[in-house]
Amino acid sequence: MKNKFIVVEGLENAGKTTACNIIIDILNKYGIKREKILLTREPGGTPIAESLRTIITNQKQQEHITKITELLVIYAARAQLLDNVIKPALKCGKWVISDRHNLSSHAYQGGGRQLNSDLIDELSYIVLGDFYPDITFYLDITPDICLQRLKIQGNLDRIEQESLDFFERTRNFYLKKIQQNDNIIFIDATQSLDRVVQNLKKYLLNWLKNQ
Ligand code: T5A
Repeated sequence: MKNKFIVVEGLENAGKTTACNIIIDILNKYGIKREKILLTREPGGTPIAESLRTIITNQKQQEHITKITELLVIYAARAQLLDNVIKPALKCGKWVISDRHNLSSHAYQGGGRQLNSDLIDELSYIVLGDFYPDITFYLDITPDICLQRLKIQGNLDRIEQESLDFFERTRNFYLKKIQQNDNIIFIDATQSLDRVVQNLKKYLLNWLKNQ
């Protein structure tokens, strides 16, 4: 089977990091060795992209970050990750699992920040061209649950401090995009972690069988 690019998406604390690790376990059991799998995250995943991530997440900025700056910094980080890590890894036969990717920008900057979607489409095209994930697992939680889990976590970063309305708009954008794309699998992540893991396994194994 040809190596693939798999993405996990969702609101804060939807369980994306946990899901990425479960996917690696399942791939291992499916016969894909750990050294053939690369786990990465966005924004981040290269030294420069990780520096750009701190600009996005740091809650103690010396000045206000404009919406456009936020968008451009996220795409700059994505360009670094794509050309220096993701594409080379795929080229040498590795499976790539990413904790967030381009759909996050549509949801957060397009939905949450209400930036013009043509602008985001254009930037997507400049940075990614026709490069898409083979499959995306979207873990759906309500903004209420998102904020409850953030409260438990404490020490919130810049975006995690956003309002319920912001997360409502972000989630609605995710839900809209899912309806337009068959390669995005919806997983109800309001359920117990065990149930989420069971569903993820079911969908991933089914998809792998058909590759
Ligand atoms: N961003 C990112 C943009 O605005 N635009 C973009 O284009 C991109 C790429 C960083 C920020 O950047 C923004 C969005 C973000 O604000 P991030 O590092 O992915 O993005 O940050 P988070 O979304 O905050 O990710 P986290 O790592 O905090 O959360 P995860 O990975 O979703 O969740 P996980 O697995 O670490 O679990 C978190 C907690 O929730 C519990 C877990 O046990 C854990 O304690 N949990 C559950 N509890 C009960 N039931 C369940 N089903 C649970 N699932 C998880």
